[in-house]
Amino acid sequence: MEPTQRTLKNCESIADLIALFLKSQGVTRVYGLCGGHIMPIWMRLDAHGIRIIDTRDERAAVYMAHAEAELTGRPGVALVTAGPGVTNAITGIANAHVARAPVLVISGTPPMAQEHRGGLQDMSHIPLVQSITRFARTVRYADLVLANLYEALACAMGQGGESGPSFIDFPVDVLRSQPSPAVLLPEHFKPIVLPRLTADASALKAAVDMLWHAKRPLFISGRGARGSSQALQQLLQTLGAVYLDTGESRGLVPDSHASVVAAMRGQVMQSADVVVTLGRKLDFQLAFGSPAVFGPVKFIRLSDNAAELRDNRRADVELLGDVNLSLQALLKLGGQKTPATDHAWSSSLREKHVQRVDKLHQAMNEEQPGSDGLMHPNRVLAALRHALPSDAVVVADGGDFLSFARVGLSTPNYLDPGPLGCIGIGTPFGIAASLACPDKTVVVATGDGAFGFNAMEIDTAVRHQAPVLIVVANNGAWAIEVRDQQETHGKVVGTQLQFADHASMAQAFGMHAQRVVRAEDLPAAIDKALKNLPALLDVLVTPQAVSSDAKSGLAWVPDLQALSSWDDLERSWRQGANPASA
Ligand SMILES: Cc1ncc(C[n+]2csc(CCOP(=O)(O)OP(=O)(O)O)c2C)c(N)n1
Ligand SMILES: [Mg+2]
Repeated sequence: MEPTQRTLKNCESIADLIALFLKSQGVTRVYGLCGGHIMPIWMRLDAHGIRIIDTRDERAAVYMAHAEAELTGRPGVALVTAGPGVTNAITGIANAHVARAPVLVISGTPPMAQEHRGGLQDMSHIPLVQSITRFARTVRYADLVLANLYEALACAMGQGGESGPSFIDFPVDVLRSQPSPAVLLPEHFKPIVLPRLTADASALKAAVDMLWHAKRPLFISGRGARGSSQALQQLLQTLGAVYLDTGESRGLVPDSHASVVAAMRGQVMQSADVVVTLGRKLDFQLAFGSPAVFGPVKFIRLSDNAAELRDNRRADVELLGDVNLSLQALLKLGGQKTPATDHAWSSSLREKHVQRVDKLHQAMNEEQPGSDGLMHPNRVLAALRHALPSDAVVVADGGDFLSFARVGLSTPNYLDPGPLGCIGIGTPFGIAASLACPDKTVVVATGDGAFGFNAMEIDTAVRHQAPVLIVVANNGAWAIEVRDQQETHGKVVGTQLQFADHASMAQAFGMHAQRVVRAEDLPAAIDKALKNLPALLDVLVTPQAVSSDAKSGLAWVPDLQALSSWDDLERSWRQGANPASA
Protein backbone atom coordinates (compact mmCIF):
# COMPACT_ATOMS: atom_id res chain seq x y z
CA MET A 1 0.00 0.00 0.00
CA GLU A 2 1.55 3.30 -1.09
CA PRO A 3 1.49 5.97 1.62
CA THR A 4 -0.62 9.05 1.01
CA GLN A 5 0.84 12.55 0.80
CA ARG A 6 -0.61 13.14 4.26
CA THR A 7 1.11 10.13 5.81
CA LEU A 8 4.34 11.24 4.22
CA LYS A 9 3.92 14.75 5.57
CA ASN A 10 3.37 13.35 9.06
CA CYS A 11 6.40 11.08 8.77
CA GLU A 12 8.14 11.63 12.07
CA SER A 13 11.58 10.10 11.56
CA ILE A 14 13.78 8.13 9.21
CA ALA A 15 12.78 5.02 11.17
CA ASP A 16 9.17 5.87 10.44
CA LEU A 17 10.02 6.26 6.77
CA ILE A 18 11.63 2.81 6.71
CA ALA A 19 8.45 1.31 8.19
CA LEU A 20 6.34 3.14 5.61
CA PHE A 21 8.58 1.86 2.85
CA LEU A 22 8.33 -1.75 4.00
CA LYS A 23 4.57 -1.46 4.29
CA SER A 24 4.35 -0.01 0.79
CA GLN A 25 6.22 -3.09 -0.49
CA GLY A 26 3.67 -5.46 1.04
CA VAL A 27 5.71 -6.51 4.08
CA THR A 28 3.32 -7.71 6.81
CA ARG A 29 5.76 -9.50 9.14
CA VAL A 30 9.30 -8.76 10.24
CA TYR A 31 11.40 -11.31 12.13
CA GLY A 32 13.89 -9.95 14.60
CA LEU A 33 15.53 -9.63 17.97
CA CYS A 34 15.44 -6.24 19.71
CA GLY A 35 18.32 -3.91 20.57
CA GLY A 36 18.88 -0.21 21.09
CA HIS A 37 20.48 0.34 17.68
CA ILE A 38 17.32 -0.76 15.87
CA MET A 39 14.64 0.17 18.38
CA PRO A 40 13.43 3.25 16.45
CA ILE A 41 12.59 1.02 13.44
CA TRP A 42 11.13 -1.71 15.66
CA MET A 43 8.68 0.73 17.28
CA ARG A 44 7.59 2.31 14.01
CA LEU A 45 7.00 -1.11 12.39
CA ASP A 46 4.64 -1.86 15.23
CA ALA A 47 3.00 1.57 14.91
CA HIS A 48 2.26 0.86 11.24
CA GLY A 49 0.75 -2.55 11.93
CA ILE A 50 3.65 -4.67 10.70
CA ARG A 51 3.77 -7.72 12.95
CA ILE A 52 7.03 -8.29 14.74
CA ILE A 53 7.93 -11.93 15.29
CA ASP A 54 10.53 -11.68 18.02
CA THR A 55 12.90 -14.64 18.05
CA ARG A 56 15.49 -15.95 20.53
CA ASP A 57 18.47 -15.67 18.19
CA GLU A 58 19.13 -13.51 15.14
CA ARG A 59 20.15 -16.56 13.09
CA ALA A 60 16.64 -17.93 13.56
CA ALA A 61 15.15 -14.57 12.55
CA VAL A 62 16.96 -14.69 9.21
CA TYR A 63 15.99 -18.34 8.68
CA MET A 64 12.37 -17.33 9.28
CA ALA A 65 12.57 -14.44 6.81
CA HIS A 66 14.08 -16.93 4.34
CA ALA A 67 11.19 -19.41 4.74
CA GLU A 68 8.65 -16.61 4.44
CA ALA A 69 10.26 -15.56 1.15
CA GLU A 70 10.29 -19.13 -0.18
CA LEU A 71 6.64 -19.74 0.58
CA THR A 72 5.09 -16.37 -0.27
CA GLY A 73 7.25 -15.37 -3.23
CA ARG A 74 7.73 -11.96 -1.56
CA PRO A 75 10.99 -10.91 0.11
CA GLY A 76 11.32 -11.80 3.79
CA VAL A 77 12.61 -9.17 6.21
CA ALA A 78 14.78 -9.60 9.31
CA LEU A 79 15.69 -6.85 11.75
CA VAL A 80 18.78 -7.49 13.88
CA THR A 81 20.75 -5.28 16.20
CA ALA A 82 24.36 -4.11 15.81
CA GLY A 83 27.51 -6.15 16.48
CA PRO A 84 26.58 -9.61 17.81
CA GLY A 85 23.10 -9.22 16.33
CA VAL A 86 24.70 -9.13 12.91
CA THR A 87 27.33 -11.79 13.58
CA ASN A 88 24.59 -14.14 14.85
CA ALA A 89 22.60 -13.43 11.69
CA ILE A 90 25.48 -14.35 9.39
CA THR A 91 24.74 -18.08 9.08
CA GLY A 92 21.18 -17.20 8.09
CA ILE A 93 22.47 -14.72 5.52
CA ALA A 94 24.94 -17.27 4.16
CA ASN A 95 22.18 -19.82 3.81
CA ALA A 96 19.93 -17.37 1.94
CA HIS A 97 22.93 -16.49 -0.23
CA VAL A 98 23.55 -20.06 -1.32
CA ALA A 99 19.83 -20.79 -1.65
CA ARG A 100 19.35 -17.46 -3.48
CA ALA A 101 16.41 -16.57 -1.23
CA PRO A 102 15.29 -12.93 -1.39
CA VAL A 103 15.83 -11.70 2.16
CA LEU A 104 16.36 -8.14 3.40
CA VAL A 105 18.36 -7.87 6.61
CA ILE A 106 18.19 -4.49 8.34
CA SER A 107 20.45 -3.43 11.19
CA GLY A 108 21.70 -0.39 13.07
CA THR A 109 25.10 1.01 13.95
CA PRO A 110 26.29 3.34 16.71
CA PRO A 111 25.54 7.07 16.37
CA MET A 112 27.90 8.67 13.87
CA ALA A 113 29.78 10.60 16.57
CA GLN A 114 30.74 7.27 18.22
CA GLU A 115 31.57 5.28 15.10
CA HIS A 116 35.01 3.59 15.11
CA ARG A 117 35.72 4.93 18.58
CA GLY A 118 34.85 1.83 20.55
CA GLY A 119 31.17 2.60 20.93
CA LEU A 120 28.80 -0.08 22.20
CA GLN A 121 28.52 -2.84 19.58
CA ASP A 122 30.67 -0.80 17.23
CA MET A 123 31.64 -3.07 14.37
CA SER A 124 31.96 -2.71 10.61
CA HIS A 125 29.18 -4.98 9.40
CA ILE A 126 29.62 -4.44 5.69
CA PRO A 127 32.92 -6.32 5.18
CA LEU A 128 31.48 -9.20 7.23
CA VAL A 129 28.47 -9.67 4.97
CA GLN A 130 29.80 -8.39 1.65
CA SER A 131 30.72 -11.75 0.16
CA ILE A 132 27.34 -13.30 0.96
CA THR A 133 24.96 -10.53 -0.10
CA ARG A 134 23.68 -8.97 -3.31
CA PHE A 135 23.75 -5.51 -1.73
CA ALA A 136 25.51 -4.39 1.46
CA ARG A 137 25.64 -0.76 2.46
CA THR A 138 25.61 1.54 5.48
CA VAL A 139 23.46 4.59 4.79
CA ARG A 140 24.53 7.60 6.79
CA TYR A 141 22.88 10.39 4.82
CA ALA A 142 19.18 10.59 5.66
CA ASP A 143 18.12 11.84 2.24
CA LEU A 144 19.48 8.68 0.62
CA VAL A 145 17.71 6.18 2.87
CA LEU A 146 14.73 5.56 0.62
CA ALA A 147 16.67 5.22 -2.61
CA ASN A 148 19.04 2.73 -0.94
CA LEU A 149 16.24 0.71 0.58
CA TYR A 150 14.60 0.45 -2.81
CA GLU A 151 17.85 -0.73 -4.34
CA ALA A 152 18.50 -3.22 -1.53
CA LEU A 153 15.11 -4.81 -2.03
CA ALA A 154 15.35 -4.86 -5.82
CA CYS A 155 18.77 -6.56 -5.62
CA ALA A 156 17.40 -9.13 -3.15
CA MET A 157 14.64 -9.94 -5.61
CA GLY A 158 17.20 -10.56 -8.32
CA GLN A 159 17.18 -7.44 -10.42
CA GLY A 160 19.54 -8.22 -13.28
CA GLY A 161 21.23 -11.06 -11.40
CA GLU A 162 20.69 -13.79 -8.87
CA SER A 163 18.18 -13.22 -6.10
CA GLY A 164 19.52 -13.45 -2.55
CA PRO A 165 20.07 -11.57 0.66
CA SER A 166 20.58 -7.80 0.89
CA PHE A 167 21.94 -6.07 3.95
CA ILE A 168 21.43 -2.46 4.93
CA ASP A 169 22.19 -0.62 8.16
CA PHE A 170 21.85 2.91 9.54
CA PRO A 171 23.45 4.80 12.43
CA VAL A 172 20.83 5.03 15.15
CA ASP A 173 21.00 8.85 15.23
CA VAL A 174 20.11 8.83 11.53
CA LEU A 175 17.11 6.64 12.35
CA ARG A 176 16.00 9.17 14.95
CA SER A 177 16.44 12.17 12.63
CA GLN A 178 13.77 13.97 10.65
CA PRO A 179 13.44 13.21 6.96
CA SER A 180 13.74 16.19 4.68
CA PRO A 181 10.45 16.84 2.85
CA ALA A 182 12.34 16.99 -0.46
CA VAL A 183 13.03 13.23 -0.46
CA LEU A 184 9.55 12.04 0.43
CA LEU A 185 8.73 11.26 -3.16
CA PRO A 186 5.92 8.78 -3.91
CA GLU A 187 8.10 7.21 -6.63
CA HIS A 188 10.14 5.52 -3.90
CA PHE A 189 7.06 3.64 -2.77
CA LYS A 190 6.12 2.11 -6.08
CA PRO A 191 6.04 -1.69 -5.87
CA ILE A 192 9.17 -3.27 -7.34
CA VAL A 193 8.50 -5.03 -10.62
CA LEU A 194 11.46 -6.83 -12.16
CA PRO A 195 11.93 -6.64 -15.93
CA ARG A 196 11.37 -9.97 -17.70
CA LEU A 197 13.02 -10.69 -21.01
CA THR A 198 12.50 -13.49 -23.53
CA ALA A 199 15.68 -15.17 -24.72
CA ASP A 200 17.30 -14.24 -28.03
CA ALA A 201 15.32 -15.42 -31.07
CA SER A 202 18.18 -17.22 -32.85
CA ALA A 203 19.18 -19.06 -29.66
CA LEU A 204 15.55 -20.10 -29.17
CA LYS A 205 15.47 -21.45 -32.70
CA ALA A 206 18.66 -23.45 -32.11
CA ALA A 207 17.15 -24.86 -28.94
CA VAL A 208 14.00 -25.93 -30.75
CA ASP A 209 16.06 -27.69 -33.44
CA MET A 210 18.02 -29.55 -30.81
CA LEU A 211 15.01 -30.44 -28.66
CA TRP A 212 12.78 -31.65 -31.45
CA HIS A 213 15.63 -33.82 -32.78
CA ALA A 214 16.50 -35.25 -29.35
CA LYS A 215 15.87 -38.93 -28.73
CA ARG A 216 16.20 -38.82 -24.96
CA PRO A 217 15.53 -35.28 -23.71
CA LEU A 218 15.84 -34.57 -19.98
CA PHE A 219 14.68 -31.36 -18.26
CA ILE A 220 16.09 -30.36 -14.87
CA SER A 221 14.53 -27.44 -13.05
CA GLY A 222 15.88 -25.18 -10.31
CA ARG A 223 14.83 -22.12 -8.42
CA GLY A 224 14.75 -19.93 -11.54
CA ALA A 225 12.03 -22.14 -13.05
CA ARG A 226 9.50 -21.34 -10.37
CA GLY A 227 6.47 -19.71 -11.89
CA SER A 228 6.78 -21.65 -15.14
CA SER A 229 4.77 -24.70 -14.11
CA GLN A 230 2.19 -24.57 -16.87
CA ALA A 231 4.56 -23.92 -19.78
CA LEU A 232 7.01 -26.53 -18.48
CA GLN A 233 4.38 -29.23 -18.11
CA GLN A 234 3.11 -28.49 -21.59
CA LEU A 235 6.57 -28.65 -23.12
CA LEU A 236 7.37 -31.91 -21.31
CA GLN A 237 4.17 -33.40 -22.60
CA THR A 238 4.68 -32.12 -26.15
CA LEU A 239 8.16 -33.62 -26.31
CA GLY A 240 7.47 -36.71 -24.20
CA ALA A 241 10.61 -35.71 -22.28
CA VAL A 242 11.59 -36.82 -18.78
CA TYR A 243 11.97 -34.49 -15.84
CA LEU A 244 13.99 -34.21 -12.64
CA ASP A 245 13.39 -31.67 -9.93
CA THR A 246 16.28 -30.90 -7.62
CA GLY A 247 14.70 -29.72 -4.39
CA GLU A 248 14.77 -26.07 -5.44
CA SER A 249 11.55 -26.27 -7.41
CA ARG A 250 9.51 -29.03 -5.81
CA GLY A 251 5.88 -29.04 -6.82
CA LEU A 252 6.50 -27.33 -10.16
CA VAL A 253 5.56 -30.53 -11.98
CA PRO A 254 3.20 -32.77 -9.99
CA ASP A 255 4.30 -36.32 -9.21
CA SER A 256 1.37 -37.58 -11.28
CA HIS A 257 2.88 -36.09 -14.50
CA ALA A 258 4.13 -38.79 -16.88
CA SER A 259 7.53 -37.04 -17.19
CA VAL A 260 8.45 -37.28 -13.50
CA VAL A 261 11.17 -39.91 -12.99
CA ALA A 262 12.79 -38.67 -9.77
CA ALA A 263 13.50 -42.14 -8.40
CA MET A 264 15.57 -42.95 -11.51
CA ARG A 265 17.91 -39.97 -11.24
CA GLY A 266 21.18 -41.86 -11.72
CA GLN A 267 20.02 -43.76 -14.79
CA VAL A 268 18.35 -40.74 -16.36
CA MET A 269 21.42 -38.55 -16.00
CA GLN A 270 23.54 -41.18 -17.69
CA SER A 271 21.23 -42.00 -20.56
CA ALA A 272 19.80 -38.67 -21.77
CA ASP A 273 21.11 -37.24 -25.06
CA VAL A 274 19.93 -33.64 -24.53
CA VAL A 275 19.85 -32.11 -21.05
CA VAL A 276 18.02 -28.84 -20.42
CA THR A 277 18.68 -26.92 -17.20
CA LEU A 278 16.05 -24.37 -16.25
CA GLY A 279 17.16 -21.72 -13.75
CA ARG A 280 19.54 -24.24 -12.22
CA LYS A 281 23.22 -24.25 -11.46
CA LEU A 282 25.17 -27.38 -12.19
CA ASP A 283 26.33 -27.76 -8.61
CA PHE A 284 27.34 -30.85 -6.62
CA GLN A 285 23.79 -32.22 -6.73
CA LEU A 286 24.10 -32.42 -10.52
CA ALA A 287 27.65 -33.77 -10.59
CA PHE A 288 28.87 -30.31 -11.75
CA GLY A 289 27.52 -31.28 -15.17
CA SER A 290 30.57 -33.51 -15.59
CA PRO A 291 30.91 -35.53 -18.82
CA ALA A 292 32.07 -38.36 -16.55
CA VAL A 293 28.52 -38.64 -15.23
CA PHE A 294 26.37 -37.23 -18.02
CA GLY A 295 28.40 -38.61 -20.90
CA PRO A 296 28.80 -36.92 -24.29
CA VAL A 297 25.41 -35.27 -24.09
CA LYS A 298 24.29 -31.92 -25.46
CA PHE A 299 23.27 -29.22 -23.01
CA ILE A 300 20.74 -26.43 -23.34
CA ARG A 301 20.76 -23.97 -20.48
CA LEU A 302 18.05 -21.41 -19.82
CA SER A 303 18.13 -18.84 -17.04
CA ASP A 304 17.32 -15.21 -16.37
CA ASN A 305 20.83 -14.63 -15.03
CA ALA A 306 24.27 -15.35 -16.34
CA ALA A 307 25.41 -17.15 -13.17
CA GLU A 308 23.17 -20.09 -14.05
CA LEU A 309 24.06 -20.14 -17.71
CA ARG A 310 27.66 -21.25 -17.81
CA ASP A 311 28.76 -22.55 -14.42
CA ASN A 312 30.81 -25.75 -14.61
CA ARG A 313 29.71 -26.73 -18.10
CA ARG A 314 29.18 -24.63 -21.20
CA ALA A 315 26.01 -25.46 -23.05
CA ASP A 316 25.51 -26.02 -26.76
CA VAL A 317 22.71 -23.49 -26.55
CA GLU A 318 22.71 -20.82 -23.84
CA LEU A 319 19.45 -18.96 -23.42
CA LEU A 320 19.48 -15.83 -21.27
CA GLY A 321 15.90 -14.90 -20.46
CA ASP A 322 12.93 -15.37 -18.21
CA VAL A 323 12.29 -19.11 -17.93
CA ASN A 324 8.51 -18.94 -18.23
CA LEU A 325 8.46 -16.56 -21.19
CA SER A 326 11.21 -18.45 -22.96
CA LEU A 327 9.51 -21.84 -22.48
CA GLN A 328 6.36 -20.35 -23.96
CA ALA A 329 8.41 -19.10 -26.90
CA LEU A 330 9.92 -22.59 -27.41
CA LEU A 331 6.45 -24.12 -27.47
CA LYS A 332 5.29 -21.59 -30.00
CA LEU A 333 8.34 -22.05 -32.22
CA GLY A 334 8.14 -25.83 -32.01
CA GLY A 335 4.54 -25.54 -33.10
CA GLN A 336 3.25 -28.66 -34.84
CA LYS A 337 6.68 -30.25 -35.42
CA THR A 338 6.89 -33.92 -34.52
CA PRO A 339 9.45 -34.65 -31.80
CA ALA A 340 11.95 -37.49 -32.31
CA THR A 341 11.74 -38.67 -28.69
CA ASP A 342 12.20 -42.38 -28.04
CA HIS A 343 8.99 -43.03 -26.14
CA ALA A 344 10.06 -46.52 -25.14
CA TRP A 345 12.94 -44.91 -23.21
CA SER A 346 10.82 -42.35 -21.39
CA SER A 347 7.92 -44.64 -20.59
CA SER A 348 10.17 -47.40 -19.30
CA LEU A 349 11.87 -44.89 -16.98
CA ARG A 350 8.49 -43.66 -15.78
CA GLU A 351 7.31 -47.21 -15.17
CA LYS A 352 10.39 -48.05 -13.14
CA HIS A 353 10.04 -44.77 -11.22
CA VAL A 354 6.45 -45.57 -10.24
CA GLN A 355 7.43 -49.11 -9.21
CA ARG A 356 10.29 -47.83 -7.07
CA VAL A 357 8.14 -45.21 -5.34
CA ASP A 358 5.37 -47.73 -4.65
CA LYS A 359 7.89 -50.18 -3.29
CA LEU A 360 9.41 -47.53 -1.06
CA HIS A 361 6.02 -46.51 0.35
CA GLN A 362 5.16 -50.13 1.00
CA ALA A 363 8.52 -50.77 2.66
CA MET A 364 8.17 -47.65 4.83
CA ASN A 365 5.10 -49.16 6.53
CA GLU A 366 6.89 -52.40 7.28
CA GLU A 367 10.42 -51.37 8.29
CA GLN A 368 11.64 -53.44 11.22
CA PRO A 369 13.12 -51.98 14.44
CA GLY A 370 16.85 -52.03 15.07
CA SER A 371 18.53 -54.54 17.41
CA ASP A 372 18.08 -51.87 20.09
CA GLY A 373 14.31 -52.35 19.75
CA LEU A 374 13.80 -48.77 18.56
CA MET A 375 11.62 -48.08 15.54
CA HIS A 376 12.99 -47.36 12.06
CA PRO A 377 12.77 -43.64 11.09
CA ASN A 378 10.69 -44.59 8.04
CA ARG A 379 7.90 -45.67 10.40
CA VAL A 380 7.65 -42.07 11.62
CA LEU A 381 7.53 -40.82 8.04
CA ALA A 382 4.95 -43.43 7.03
CA ALA A 383 2.69 -42.32 9.89
CA LEU A 384 3.14 -38.69 8.86
CA ARG A 385 2.41 -39.49 5.20
CA HIS A 386 -0.81 -41.04 6.33
CA ALA A 387 -1.85 -38.12 8.54
CA LEU A 388 -0.82 -35.13 6.44
CA PRO A 389 -2.90 -33.52 3.70
CA SER A 390 -1.29 -33.69 0.24
CA ASP A 391 -0.57 -29.94 0.23
CA ALA A 392 1.11 -29.87 3.66
CA VAL A 393 4.28 -27.81 4.06
CA VAL A 394 7.11 -30.13 5.02
CA VAL A 395 10.39 -28.87 6.46
CA ALA A 396 13.01 -31.63 6.61
CA ASP A 397 16.22 -31.28 8.61
CA GLY A 398 19.02 -33.45 9.94
CA GLY A 399 21.47 -36.02 8.60
CA ASP A 400 20.13 -39.55 8.09
CA PHE A 401 16.64 -38.37 8.96
CA LEU A 402 16.73 -35.61 6.34
CA SER A 403 17.73 -38.21 3.78
CA PHE A 404 14.82 -40.49 4.73
CA ALA A 405 12.36 -37.57 4.86
CA ARG A 406 13.40 -36.13 1.49
CA VAL A 407 12.29 -39.27 -0.31
CA GLY A 408 9.65 -40.46 2.14
CA LEU A 409 7.49 -37.34 2.34
CA SER A 410 6.34 -36.20 -1.06
CA THR A 411 4.74 -32.77 -1.07
CA PRO A 412 4.73 -29.80 -3.42
CA ASN A 413 5.67 -27.51 -0.50
CA TYR A 414 9.02 -28.65 0.77
CA LEU A 415 11.96 -26.87 2.44
CA ASP A 416 15.25 -28.23 3.74
CA PRO A 417 18.82 -27.11 4.59
CA GLY A 418 19.53 -26.67 0.88
CA PRO A 419 22.87 -26.73 -0.92
CA LEU A 420 24.68 -25.08 2.03
CA GLY A 421 23.75 -28.17 4.06
CA CYS A 422 22.75 -25.73 6.77
CA ILE A 423 21.21 -28.02 9.35
CA GLY A 424 19.24 -26.38 12.17
CA ILE A 425 16.81 -24.51 9.95
CA GLY A 426 13.92 -26.84 10.86
CA THR A 427 12.10 -25.13 13.71
CA PRO A 428 12.59 -21.53 12.45
CA PHE A 429 11.54 -22.47 8.90
CA GLY A 430 8.52 -24.30 10.31
CA ILE A 431 7.44 -21.38 12.49
CA ALA A 432 7.62 -18.92 9.60
CA ALA A 433 5.89 -21.39 7.28
CA SER A 434 2.99 -21.79 9.69
CA LEU A 435 2.59 -18.01 9.93
CA ALA A 436 2.95 -17.45 6.19
CA CYS A 437 0.59 -20.31 5.23
CA PRO A 438 -2.11 -20.33 7.92
CA ASP A 439 -4.39 -22.47 5.77
CA LYS A 440 -1.86 -25.29 5.44
CA THR A 441 -0.64 -27.98 7.80
CA VAL A 442 3.04 -27.39 8.55
CA VAL A 443 5.31 -30.12 9.87
CA VAL A 444 9.00 -30.08 10.70
CA ALA A 445 10.66 -33.48 10.42
CA THR A 446 14.02 -33.09 12.12
CA GLY A 447 16.88 -35.12 13.53
CA ASP A 448 17.64 -34.58 17.22
CA GLY A 449 21.02 -33.04 16.44
CA ALA A 450 19.60 -30.58 13.93
CA PHE A 451 16.76 -29.70 16.29
CA GLY A 452 19.21 -28.63 18.99
CA PHE A 453 20.62 -25.68 17.03
CA ASN A 454 17.42 -23.64 17.29
CA ALA A 455 15.51 -25.61 19.91
CA MET A 456 14.93 -22.41 21.88
CA GLU A 457 12.64 -21.19 19.10
CA ILE A 458 9.92 -23.45 20.51
CA ASP A 459 9.45 -20.49 22.84
CA THR A 460 8.88 -18.24 19.80
CA ALA A 461 6.37 -20.73 18.40
CA VAL A 462 4.39 -20.73 21.65
CA ARG A 463 4.45 -16.98 22.20
CA HIS A 464 3.33 -16.30 18.63
CA GLN A 465 0.94 -19.24 18.48
CA ALA A 466 2.62 -20.45 15.30
CA PRO A 467 0.65 -23.61 14.44
CA VAL A 468 3.56 -25.89 13.61
CA LEU A 469 4.11 -29.58 14.37
CA ILE A 470 7.72 -30.45 15.14
CA VAL A 471 8.63 -34.13 14.95
CA VAL A 472 12.04 -34.93 16.39
CA ALA A 473 13.53 -38.23 15.24
CA ASN A 474 15.50 -38.88 18.39
CA ASN A 475 18.27 -41.39 17.75
CA GLY A 476 20.60 -40.01 20.42
CA ALA A 477 23.29 -39.22 17.87
CA TRP A 478 24.56 -37.21 14.95
CA ALA A 479 23.92 -40.54 13.32
CA ILE A 480 25.08 -39.94 9.75
CA GLU A 481 28.44 -38.80 11.14
CA VAL A 482 28.64 -41.82 13.46
CA ARG A 483 28.37 -44.09 10.45
CA ASP A 484 31.09 -42.19 8.61
CA GLN A 485 33.37 -42.59 11.63
CA GLN A 486 32.60 -46.29 11.97
CA GLU A 487 33.22 -47.03 8.32
CA THR A 488 36.06 -44.66 7.53
CA HIS A 489 37.90 -44.26 10.81
CA GLY A 490 36.93 -47.27 12.93
CA LYS A 491 36.24 -45.15 16.00
CA VAL A 492 33.27 -43.15 17.23
CA VAL A 493 34.21 -39.89 18.88
CA GLY A 494 32.22 -36.75 19.65
CA THR A 495 29.17 -37.80 17.67
CA GLN A 496 26.93 -39.30 20.34
CA LEU A 497 24.04 -37.41 21.91
CA GLN A 498 21.90 -38.56 24.82
CA PHE A 499 18.30 -39.38 23.80
CA ALA A 500 17.39 -36.15 25.57
CA ASP A 501 13.77 -35.61 26.57
CA HIS A 502 12.74 -32.97 24.03
CA ALA A 503 9.08 -33.36 24.97
CA SER A 504 9.75 -32.15 28.52
CA MET A 505 11.78 -29.31 27.13
CA ALA A 506 8.88 -28.20 24.93
CA GLN A 507 6.42 -28.58 27.78
CA ALA A 508 8.56 -26.26 29.88
CA PHE A 509 7.79 -23.55 27.33
CA GLY A 510 4.07 -24.30 27.31
CA MET A 511 4.00 -26.38 24.13
CA HIS A 512 1.90 -29.52 23.75
CA ALA A 513 4.44 -32.34 23.55
CA GLN A 514 4.67 -36.10 23.83
CA ARG A 515 7.39 -38.71 23.68
CA VAL A 516 6.53 -41.65 21.44
CA VAL A 517 8.38 -44.97 21.72
CA ARG A 518 6.12 -47.47 19.93
CA ALA A 519 5.25 -47.16 16.23
CA GLU A 520 1.65 -48.16 16.94
CA ASP A 521 1.25 -45.09 19.16
CA LEU A 522 2.22 -42.69 16.36
CA PRO A 523 -1.17 -42.17 14.64
CA ALA A 524 -2.95 -41.13 17.85
CA ALA A 525 -0.02 -38.97 18.95
CA ILE A 526 0.12 -37.20 15.58
CA ASP A 527 -3.64 -36.71 15.59
CA LYS A 528 -3.61 -35.22 19.09
CA ALA A 529 -0.63 -33.00 18.27
CA LEU A 530 -2.31 -31.64 15.13
CA LYS A 531 -5.27 -30.66 17.30
CA ASN A 532 -3.04 -28.85 19.80
CA LEU A 533 -0.60 -26.83 17.71
CA PRO A 534 2.07 -25.72 18.19
CA ALA A 535 3.19 -29.17 19.24
CA LEU A 536 6.25 -31.39 19.41
CA LEU A 537 6.62 -35.14 19.21
CA ASP A 538 9.87 -36.64 20.45
CA VAL A 539 10.01 -39.99 18.71
CA LEU A 540 12.67 -42.51 19.67
CA VAL A 541 14.17 -44.08 16.55
CA THR A 542 17.04 -46.45 15.97
CA PRO A 543 20.40 -44.96 15.01
CA GLN A 544 21.12 -48.17 13.07
CA ALA A 545 18.98 -47.29 10.03
CA VAL A 546 21.26 -46.48 7.11
CA SER A 547 19.99 -43.69 4.84
CA SER A 548 20.67 -43.27 1.14
CA ASP A 549 22.80 -40.19 1.86
CA ALA A 550 24.96 -42.31 4.17
CA LYS A 551 25.23 -45.05 1.54
CA SER A 552 26.04 -42.59 -1.24
CA GLY A 553 29.08 -41.24 0.61
CA LEU A 554 27.70 -37.68 0.88
CA ALA A 555 28.75 -37.35 4.53
CA TRP A 556 32.24 -38.64 3.77
CA VAL A 557 32.88 -35.87 1.19
CA PRO A 558 34.79 -37.61 -1.63
CA ASP A 559 37.53 -35.67 -3.46
CA LEU A 560 36.08 -35.07 -6.92
CA GLN A 561 32.34 -35.50 -6.69
CA ALA A 562 29.72 -35.40 -3.92
CA LEU A 563 28.67 -39.03 -4.26
CA SER A 564 31.03 -42.01 -4.19
CA SER A 565 29.60 -43.55 -7.38
CA TRP A 566 30.07 -40.26 -9.27
CA ASP A 567 33.50 -39.86 -7.71
CA ASP A 568 34.49 -43.27 -9.10
CA LEU A 569 33.16 -42.34 -12.55
CA GLU A 570 34.98 -39.02 -12.45
CA ARG A 571 38.25 -40.65 -11.41
CA SER A 572 38.24 -43.24 -14.17
CA TRP A 573 37.06 -40.71 -16.74
CA ARG A 574 39.91 -38.37 -15.83
CA GLN A 575 42.40 -41.19 -16.10
CA GLY A 576 40.99 -42.18 -19.47
CA ALA A 577 40.95 -38.60 -20.69
CA ASN A 578 44.46 -37.98 -19.38
CA PRO A 579 46.36 -41.29 -19.68
CA ALA A 580 49.65 -39.52 -18.93
CA SER A 581 48.54 -38.63 -15.42
CA ALA A 582 47.15 -42.10 -14.66
C1 LIG B 1 25.58 -26.22 10.74
C2 LIG B 1 26.06 -27.60 10.42
N1 LIG B 1 26.89 -28.22 11.29
C3 LIG B 1 27.30 -29.47 11.04
C4 LIG B 1 26.91 -30.13 9.90
C5 LIG B 1 27.41 -31.54 9.59
N2 LIG B 1 26.30 -32.50 9.75
C6 LIG B 1 25.57 -32.90 8.70
S1 LIG B 1 24.40 -34.02 9.11
C7 LIG B 1 24.87 -34.01 10.71
C8 LIG B 1 24.18 -34.91 11.71
C9 LIG B 1 22.76 -34.53 11.98
O1 LIG B 1 22.27 -35.23 13.08
P1 LIG B 1 20.75 -35.38 13.35
O2 LIG B 1 20.06 -34.10 13.07
O3 LIG B 1 20.54 -35.94 14.70
O4 LIG B 1 20.27 -36.40 12.22
P2 LIG B 1 20.62 -37.99 12.15
O5 LIG B 1 21.77 -38.14 11.19
O6 LIG B 1 20.94 -38.44 13.51
O7 LIG B 1 19.36 -38.59 11.60
C10 LIG B 1 25.92 -33.12 10.92
C11 LIG B 1 26.56 -32.85 12.23
C12 LIG B 1 26.08 -29.41 9.00
N3 LIG B 1 25.66 -29.93 7.85
N4 LIG B 1 25.66 -28.17 9.30
MG1 LIG C 1 20.19 -37.84 15.35
